Amino acid sequence: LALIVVGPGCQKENKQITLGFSQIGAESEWRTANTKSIEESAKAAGIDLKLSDAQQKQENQIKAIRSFIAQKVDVIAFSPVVETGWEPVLREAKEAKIPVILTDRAVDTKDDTLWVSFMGSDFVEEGRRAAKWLVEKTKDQKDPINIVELQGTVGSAPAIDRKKGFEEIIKDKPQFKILRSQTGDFTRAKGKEVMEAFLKAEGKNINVLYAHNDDMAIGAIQAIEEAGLKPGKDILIISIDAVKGAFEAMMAGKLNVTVECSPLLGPQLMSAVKDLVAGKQLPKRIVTEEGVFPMETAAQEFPKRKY
Ligand code: GYE
Repeated sequence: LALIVVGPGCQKENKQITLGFSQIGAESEWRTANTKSIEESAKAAGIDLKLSDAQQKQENQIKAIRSFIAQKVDVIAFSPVVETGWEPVLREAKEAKIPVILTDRAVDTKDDTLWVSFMGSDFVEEGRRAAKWLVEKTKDQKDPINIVELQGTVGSAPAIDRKKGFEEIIKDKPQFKILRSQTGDFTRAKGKEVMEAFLKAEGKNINVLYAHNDDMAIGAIQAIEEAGLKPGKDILIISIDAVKGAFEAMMAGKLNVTVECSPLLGPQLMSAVKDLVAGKQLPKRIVTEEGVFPMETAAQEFPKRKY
């Protein structure tokens, strides 16, 4: 007599995996491409994705993570809007034995057992690459080079690190001077607004704009044009991300260079989630590989861009 038991208890291997993901918001082209990548790859991997949009507020991310804990999801992943203030909620996840993966941005916690893995770009290196391009581009120039900087979201890993990497390269070169530096919160609207203020205060003194992302650079380009100047010529413009909008601006001669930062983290995240559920150990740090695209390469690269 054969006894066949078909019930929930026997289905362990095929158990549906649930992933709770707290996204920052939709502040930039980068972010919407990142969300799309996560949604599409969860679908392809057969993972049940619970996605929550925090509208750029840390308190909303904390609420979302608490709700994922209450729902007993298998894995929690999130892109932390700022670096600090995560200990209490991460401890709650750890006590509930739910592993946490950080995607895109890092946290600043003393206890690094509160998260299992961090996957994303090296933002300090991106800042260095931006500055190295500028140093090379202006190597025959004798005059001082006055820079204005549009920073990303205050307290966020990419804003802190992109500033740090850039400064590291120019700090022993007295020719380069950062005249003004202010946050544009990674958005086009804020980038435009702050650039208007920079132009009002500094007028024709500005030689270079360094924007921590493409969206702020694109907003600033509008402000520069409205002030009667030529973006990409009167003011050299450097930004980060390499989204399609940046390639369009480069092909129009208005943006000089973009440093790549890939938002396509979805496939990597889903395989990490599967590995975790299967009991495998993840590397603590998974770094994304990226390049730099000057204006001269834009037309050739544009058709190959996936975001
Ligand atoms: O550069 C910016 C976005 O965290 C790397 O966030 C990401 C940054 C990206 O809003 O466009």
